[in-house]
Amino acid sequence: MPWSDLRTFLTALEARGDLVRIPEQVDWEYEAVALTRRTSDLDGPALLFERVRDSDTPCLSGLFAAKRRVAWALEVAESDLDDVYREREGRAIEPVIAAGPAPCQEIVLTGDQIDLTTLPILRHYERDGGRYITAGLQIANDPQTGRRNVSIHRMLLLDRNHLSVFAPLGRHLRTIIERCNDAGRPAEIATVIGTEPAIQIASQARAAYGEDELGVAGGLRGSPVELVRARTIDVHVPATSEIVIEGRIVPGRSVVDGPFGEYPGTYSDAKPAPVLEVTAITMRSGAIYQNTLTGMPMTENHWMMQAAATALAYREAFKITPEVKAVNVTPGGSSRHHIVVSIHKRHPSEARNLMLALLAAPIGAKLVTVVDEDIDVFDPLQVEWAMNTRMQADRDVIILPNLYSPTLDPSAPAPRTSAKMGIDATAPMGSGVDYQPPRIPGFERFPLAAHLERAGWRRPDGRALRADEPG
Ligand SMILES: Cc1cc2nc3c(=O)[nH]c(=O)nc-3n(C[C@H](O)[C@H](O)[C@H](O)COP(=O)(O)O)c2cc1C
Ligand SMILES: [Mn+2]
Repeated sequence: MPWSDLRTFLTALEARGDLVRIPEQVDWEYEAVALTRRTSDLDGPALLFERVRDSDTPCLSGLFAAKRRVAWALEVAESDLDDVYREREGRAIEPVIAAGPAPCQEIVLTGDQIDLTTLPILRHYERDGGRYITAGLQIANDPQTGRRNVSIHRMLLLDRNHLSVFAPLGRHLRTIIERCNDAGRPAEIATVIGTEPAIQIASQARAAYGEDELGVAGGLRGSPVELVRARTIDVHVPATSEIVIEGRIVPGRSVVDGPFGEYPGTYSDAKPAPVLEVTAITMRSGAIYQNTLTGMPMTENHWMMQAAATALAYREAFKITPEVKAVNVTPGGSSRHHIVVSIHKRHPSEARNLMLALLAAPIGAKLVTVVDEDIDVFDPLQVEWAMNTRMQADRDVIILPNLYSPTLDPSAPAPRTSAKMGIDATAPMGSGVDYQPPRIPGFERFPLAAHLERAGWRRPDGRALRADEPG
């Protein structure tokens, strides 16, 4: 059974000890974010701040701060997440219109009742340009085709009823806003906060323009998402969302957005961004606001992106060679900038095609490393060892200057542009050279642990080694 809404998921998390309520008042400035940073670094629980200064609305933060909760959102084992995600992502299930009144419209605020400042919108980092909504899913329709798009874009709180929208070049929401501008009408955008968890993960699907991420969400949860029409704009939203912010882009107006502490672990610059005028806020009664942390990896921002980025990398790699063994969109590369792929190589040059395909894919990789199947792509030591022993820079490195790259890499020469590098660290075929590590025959039959346990040996940190442990 899929989760019916965010609340049922939170109840299940609490029962598993993976949600902790914080009843003491916390500050929306830094404190709630500091605590979220700490739980992210601990692989700890999601946090529900029940009392945030200046607000009557509780604030959930760190929902996806541990990878296991992304897996639970899709009701799969953590070790199966990438495979199951990839398989389900390709089986879209179209959303349906909900029967009866929608929970997300139990409270409807319009006109003077609209006041964004009553929400517990957090301030994250020292140099941030202000308070940002970071867990809002923006839903908008292409003005020509009517096709829906869902994606997450941070929004700067400007005043009671205005927000900025950070949708840089290449993002589908940006295309919608620009096409609406061209057609001389303001883009209508619904921002939904606190949806059923599979919808949040589906918002990160690397779907082509025109493919509905809510269809992807249906596929991920195995059942259609139920929608209701927003009250003041012609956009449909998930019926069980906690909070819906309905609005229109103000034609011709822009504000300075940023800086903001971003997913590469650096600040993004202050830049002009379009402004959204809020036309209604609708809510469930007892609504829960949600914040997502980003910044230095790993955070929930990274975990939320990872399954989708890995799936796209796998699919693109598979087109070049069906012998893809494993894909790691690495944490050190902020779950976007560095992809390590292992293959069973059947053609001397196919790693080069693979690098080009992955560097061009809309993930944002600036570095792709290809290794042989005996290398564990999740072990940085093994990957470096492959470079160390199987790669020659003049022969095996491709450098491509000046490509489009949907990233916030601060070293980029121009926004959303990057030089790209591919490293073929697979062993050359048929060279007659032996690239294998030396093996000890019978190694598996000769464990040391039992000897050490009997001798009472302890690790440097004081822990004993038991005979049934590896070693
Ligand atoms: C927590 C979180 C915050 C994000 N914030 C932004 C943002 O402010 N601007 C942006 O362009 N992408 C942001 N993203 C990434 C996009 O939502 C994501 O790449 C999405 O797939 C883009 O959708 P699209 O392909 O329909 O354009 C964020 C992702 C997450 C998980
Ligand atoms: Mn899209």
